[in-house]
Amino acid sequence: YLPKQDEVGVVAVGFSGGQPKVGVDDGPQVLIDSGLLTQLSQDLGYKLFGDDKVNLYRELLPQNEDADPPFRNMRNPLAASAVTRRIAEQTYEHSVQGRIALTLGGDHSIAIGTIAGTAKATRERLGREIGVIWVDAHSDINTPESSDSGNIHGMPVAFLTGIAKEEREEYFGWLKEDMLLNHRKLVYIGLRDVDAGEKRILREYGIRAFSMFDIDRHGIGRVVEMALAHIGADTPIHLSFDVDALDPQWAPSTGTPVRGGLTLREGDYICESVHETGNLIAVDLVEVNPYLASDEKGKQETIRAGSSLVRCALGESLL
Ligand code: HAR
Ligand code: MN
Ligand code: MN
Ligand code: MN
Repeated sequence: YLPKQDEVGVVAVGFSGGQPKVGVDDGPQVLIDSGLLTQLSQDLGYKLFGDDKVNLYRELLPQNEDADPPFRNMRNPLAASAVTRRIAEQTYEHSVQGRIALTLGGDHSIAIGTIAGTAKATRERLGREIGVIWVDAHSDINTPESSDSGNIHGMPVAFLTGIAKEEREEYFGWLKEDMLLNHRKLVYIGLRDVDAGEKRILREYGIRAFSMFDIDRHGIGRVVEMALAHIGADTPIHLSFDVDALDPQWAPSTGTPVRGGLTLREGDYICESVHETGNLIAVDLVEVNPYLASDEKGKQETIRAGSSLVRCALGESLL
């Protein structure tokens, strides 16, 4: 199985409505300003397609907050649904043509769109189900009802696996069967802040998850090996990387930092290993919020770390 390994389709998502803190919508711009896309084309030799400007999706957003009241406890549901629906079309277009879809976020709610798009495209193009490696401090698998916060960036995996369902088109009802992810083809790495309701869901569905405890016990090398074995050799892989999986020492500039995380080397190693499989079809890099570090150094470290993860996933460190 071979995607077009030399083409990357870029989707730059300036969306923050899946959580309450402003600034994560500037994540993609600071990553691009740091030279990431230039490095991908000039240093790594990729042909780039898609966005060179950040999408703000203004035309899709409700006029104001009153026009987007909570629904089933979700905050900004109409905005998040409309934007992710559009993102799904964007990653679908890249993916169906065999390009690696690279999405720069934005908060993690946008993965509802990125994965819906690649899942559908991969079924059409290869007749295959995708596997997802979700690298995060959080499991983001709350249903609207299990969520304490109502923040949709804590819910994407529930919608993508069909664990959370909604008929109404304008509230994620556009997510059809062919866009969904098989929960057996999902694996987490880096978890350390999982809500009680989420733990129940993970247990009920038998979802494979490697927490920081597992990484301490087995080491990152063995954990990645087990994660890849779980989704299966020769499975098209969508890597969804939340920068808060990294320890705040390397990535402090993010909305919900949690201590005790991955080192930058461990994060890069995950990305390198996925690249090495040759089965990477998509990468998301999300939750870089340039305004939340306590100083300029923390901001720059976070951008450097995020950018390094993406380059490693695209093969930078391979000799
Ligand atoms: N579990 C909490 C909630 O549902 C916190 C989620 C924080 N999410 C992210 N994404 N940063 O991983 O609100
Ligand atoms: Mn996340
Ligand atoms: Mn997270
Ligand atoms: Mn390569």
